[in-house]
Formats: sequence, structure tokens, C-alpha cells
Amino acid sequence: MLTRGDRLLQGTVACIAVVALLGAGAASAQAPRPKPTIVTVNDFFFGPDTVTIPKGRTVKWTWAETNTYPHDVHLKQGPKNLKNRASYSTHTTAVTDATFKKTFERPGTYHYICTIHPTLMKLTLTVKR
Ligand SMILES: [Cu+2]
Repeated sequence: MLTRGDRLLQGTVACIAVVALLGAGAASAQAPRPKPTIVTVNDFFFGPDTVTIPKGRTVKWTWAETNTYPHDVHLKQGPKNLKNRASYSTHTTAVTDATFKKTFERPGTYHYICTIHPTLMKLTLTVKR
């Protein structure tokens, strides 16, 4: 049977364990993580339209505030056997107030278009090893 003192001790041990876990999380969060590479989605171009990143980098597409037409971000062609290919495109359009983020772990060349303006809006993204 536990005395009051034993219960307090158990509570203290549990608290220390939680603090240790939180500490480990904080330590990994401190590892340098580069900011996303920004590509703006504009009427009627991606800016810039050529981007080179190291693998593991995140690209963040940001729809321009001044847009008056809808656009999407669609992977037209990417590396062969790319897993989860659908996750590389937005599948919806937006005029403004939208962002789309994707992290690129697989080196290769990614050809992006806007499906509404496929001849005007093209982006070539190169992911290096
Ligand atoms: Cu468009």
C-alpha cells in the first residue's frame, strides 16, 4: 500500500520523464532547418520560373495578393517512380490568399504548370543530391 510520500515521489518521477521528453524535442527543433524556398504564383507566371534546391528543401508557393485570376500548382512531369505523386500538386485553384508547401526528398527535375494557363505558367524545379 502506498503512503502519501510514495505517491508524491511517483508524481515527481513522471514529471521528470515528461520534462526529459520535452527537452529532447526542443533539442531536435534547434537543428538548423533552412527556410522554405518561396515561389510566387502570379497572373500569369511563377516567380522565379527556374529554381534549384538541395534535396530535403521545402518549396512554398505563395499566391500574389494582386492576382485577379485563379491558378493552381500542378506537377506535369517529375522523376520516374515518384511516390505519392498526387501530393506534389494542389488539385484546387485559388486567386489569392493561398499557399502550398512541398518538401522535395527525391533528386531530379520537376516540371510544373498551372493547369488553367499551361502555356504561360511554367516552373522548372531542379532538386540536387
Ligand atoms: Cu494560372
